[in-house]
This record gives sequence, structure tokens and C-alpha cells, in this order.
Amino acid sequence: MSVNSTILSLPEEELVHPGNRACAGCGLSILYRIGLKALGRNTILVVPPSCLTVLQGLYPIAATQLPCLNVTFASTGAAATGVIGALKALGKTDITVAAWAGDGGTADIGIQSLSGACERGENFIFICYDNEAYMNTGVQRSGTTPQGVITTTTPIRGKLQPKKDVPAIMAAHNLNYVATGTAAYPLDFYDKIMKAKTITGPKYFHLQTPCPAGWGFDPRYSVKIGRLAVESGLFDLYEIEHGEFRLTGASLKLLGKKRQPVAAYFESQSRFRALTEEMIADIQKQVDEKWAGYEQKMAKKMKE
Ligand SMILES: Cc1ncc(C[n+]2csc(CCOP(=O)(O)OP(=O)(O)O)c2C)c(N)n1
Ligand code: SF4
Ligand SMILES: [Mg+2]
Repeated sequence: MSVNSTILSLPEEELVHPGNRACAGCGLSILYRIGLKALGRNTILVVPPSCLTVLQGLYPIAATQLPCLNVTFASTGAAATGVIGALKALGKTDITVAAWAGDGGTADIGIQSLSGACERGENFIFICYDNEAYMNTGVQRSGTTPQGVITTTTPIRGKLQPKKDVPAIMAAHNLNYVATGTAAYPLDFYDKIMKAKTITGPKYFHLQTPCPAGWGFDPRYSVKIGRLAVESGLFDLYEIEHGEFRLTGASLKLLGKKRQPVAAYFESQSRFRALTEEMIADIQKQVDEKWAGYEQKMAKKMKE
């Protein structure tokens, strides 16, 4: 998928008010603003406890212009199902139901209701913003925290287990559309949401959202760090449409090019301070192998 939108072609209407409660440099706040522009006014949001509930704030001073159902942590997929059922009963067919949850609310505690809703084929968009820990409650490790990362619950050696591959789990549900996105390239996300709105059934998005507070970097570098994750090949932009995988945007452009060393990404954030040289070399090897697989896939496609 190529990026079609430009910053000038986005709708001018803002559905998120300025002066909300997100930290300065919050990657989530970038994608939330752009994502709501793509989702549009005819959307009902379903949101579990997370930094997003804090960003949105409390009625009557909520920062979001769209109707939003704040639900319990484990129930996002089930609550979205209820909203879809209610809209069906009312005969309303032109409203998008979008669940927007953190990595804790998606990969860990919300995964059963998400999996159930996807298995039933509910017509909704589920967006996981992955800041790679339970940030809102003080940086506890989650299933998507990468290996070696220091959090308040992994304070000395860092997290011992590797990151859970949630988009792969969702792809295994045979969804019509699974995509990744990053706060560093918001237009790629905008175009993917526009596409997802035209596809029926469950659609899953996995977004990398740099978090200065939890990752340990100066807020001015959020976009730079997001780009470094892509340029080093650690976080890849792709979509899986009706089972067909393709790299998109900046990741597609990386094919056949020299990537940044993963060490540059790790050095940019204090949460990686427990990583040893051996661990970094091992991760570099894994990333190189993954990209060799992409190159092979691409070469095979060119032959077909
Ligand atoms: C059942 C339950 N357990 C714990 C909490 C406390 N809680 C609220 S938000 C949150 C962290 C959410 O993490 P994540 O989904 O990654 O979103 P983030 O805060 O990182 O944006 C926790 C543990 C809760 N509200 N409900
Ligand atoms: S803690 Fe991180 S994710 Fe939460 S609002 Fe602050 S920067 Fe954003
Ligand atoms: Mg989180």
C-alpha cells in the first residue's frame, strides 16, 4: 500500500481538543488525533482503562468529540459487540465501531474478549496502541514489553521473556485485515484506517506509540525514536489483507537498503540499560534473519 494522503489533504476538523491530559511528546496522542480524522464523526469509540482514558478526561470536559463508551479492562471486544448489536437493532448501518485499547488491555487482560469478537466475525475496528508496558499505572511490564526492558516490575535484569507477537495472533484468526502503524508515520496509519473502513468483519491494528515517560527519552524525540524503530528493522510497517502480507511505507522502502543498527535504537532510551552487548548482537541477528526472509519473499513475488 502506498501512502496517498498528505498532511494537507487530511480533514481540517479536529475531533480531539488541544490541551488534553496526554504527556508532552506522547505517541498515542499523535495517532489518536490523526486516527479520529480517518474514522470520522460517524464513529462510536470503546475504550478500556489506559492512558487513553486519561487523555480523554471525564465528562463534561472530555477531550474527544466522539461518543465513547469507557468499559472494564477485560471487556473491550465484548462491549464493542454489544454496541454493534444495539446499532443493528436500531437499523443504523453507517456507524463505525472502533475499540481503542492499550497493550495491556489487548495482549493480556483483554485478549479473550478480542479473540471471541474476532472469531464471531463482528464488524468493527480494534486498535491496539502499544507503548510496551502498563504506563497509566506506573510502567509495569506487559506481554508486549520487549525482552530486556527495565520496568517497575522488572527493575534489575529487565523483562526476561520476549515480546508477544499480537498481530500474528490476530492474523491467525484469519481476519480480512491486520495492519501495523507507528506514531512516526501517521499518514500510513490514516490511509490504512480509510481502507479498513471499506472492509467488513473484524479489522485489527497494532500501533507502536513511543512513550517518553515510560521509555526514558526527551519528549522532543518521539518521532525520531519511532523512525529509528522502523529504520533499524525492529518495528515493521505492514498489512495483511485477505491473508496477503505486504510491507508498507517506510518499511517497504527499506527492502534492499542498509538498515540502522538496532544498537542505535537501544541507546536512545534508558529502559534498555540492562541490555548487554551479547544480547544486542543476538537481537541484531534475529532482525537480520527476519529481513532476509522479507527479501526472499519479495524475490519470489517478483518471479511470479
Ligand atoms: C481489572 C483491572 N485491573 C487493573 C486495573 C488498573 N489499570 C488501569 S489502567 C491499567 C494499565 C493499562 O495498561 P495498557 O493497557 O498498556 O494502557 P497504557 O496505560 O499503557 O496506556 C491498569 C493496570 C483496572 N482498571 N482493572
Ligand atoms: S505515560 Fe506515555 S502513553 Fe501515557 S500519556 Fe504519557 S507519554 Fe502517553
Ligand atoms: Mg501500555
